[in-house]
Amino acid sequence: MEYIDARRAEIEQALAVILPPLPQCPQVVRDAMSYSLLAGGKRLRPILCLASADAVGARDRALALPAACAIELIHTYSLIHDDLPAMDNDTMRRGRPTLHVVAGEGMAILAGDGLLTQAFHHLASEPRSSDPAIIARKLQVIEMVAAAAGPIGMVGGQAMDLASVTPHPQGRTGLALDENGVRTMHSKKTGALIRVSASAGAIMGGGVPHQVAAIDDAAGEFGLAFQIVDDILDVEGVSASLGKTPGKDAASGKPTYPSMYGVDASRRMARECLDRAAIRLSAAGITDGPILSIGRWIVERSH
Ligand code: GRG
Repeated sequence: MEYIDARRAEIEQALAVILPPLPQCPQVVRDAMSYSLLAGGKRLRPILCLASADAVGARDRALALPAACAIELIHTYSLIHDDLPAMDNDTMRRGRPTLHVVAGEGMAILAGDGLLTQAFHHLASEPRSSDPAIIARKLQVIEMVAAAAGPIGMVGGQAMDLASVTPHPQGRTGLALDENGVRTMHSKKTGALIRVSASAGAIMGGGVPHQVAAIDDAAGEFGLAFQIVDDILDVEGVSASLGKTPGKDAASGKPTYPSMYGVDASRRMARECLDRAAIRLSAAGITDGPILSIGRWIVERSH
């Protein structure tokens, strides 16, 4: 779609110059960060961030670009760390060997640390402005992104996931997750960052609270749809669309949407997420526009 391609091009351009310059930043860690950051992800989260700024009628969509890019840095860090031998132990990501395979585990950990901290540096410094309204929006976004990425968000979800599949070092059995637990784990691990991508864009774009709340709820539905579709792709073994090794979730014995409800019902559930998102947005006066096409893009990955 034209809108998605145009936003992706803007994001790629901004990401290409986002890392700190040499020689202040040692080349070895810069190269490691670039390897994963510029490996051609879908850029779903930053595109959603920009579309959310547009959905609230932002006078300048570029106000949301720093938050969009910072969230992609955080997402990339999470993928690098998730792929490490101590976590998911994966060797392919974004169609390339994972960073620890090419640069070693130590450098992969540091590249992840560097991307995460650089994200907050970027959020605090951009867009440069002395306008108190813009400064207030930035502060609100920093707080929200930190919550979404940290222990009550993505880190917490990853910890639940890790504890559920890994025996405790002192011999206790792993955390047992029922359907509810799995839902909570996913909403933190992958949902929180998708959700904050949208709400940060809406805030930086100058959205009023009822618009931001609707966009946040709609993105919650997108996050759930994303997870359902990811589970479908995992059982169907569609490695090209996943960009990672398929079949791992099913093999780990963790409940997935297709294992709980079957593939057809899972597809229907993903579409229902979209319907609920559309209703929520329209109740806030957001009836058309690119934000919903991003939801459709998420769901259509499963076909
Ligand atoms: C290490 C703190 C920490 C967290 C890791 C997001 C995450 C938490 C792990 C990723 C594990 C995984 C592969 C989950 C499936 C869903 C997912 C996030 C897929 C990758 O996101 P995409 O499809 O990837 O947006 P691209 O490469 O397109 O950006």
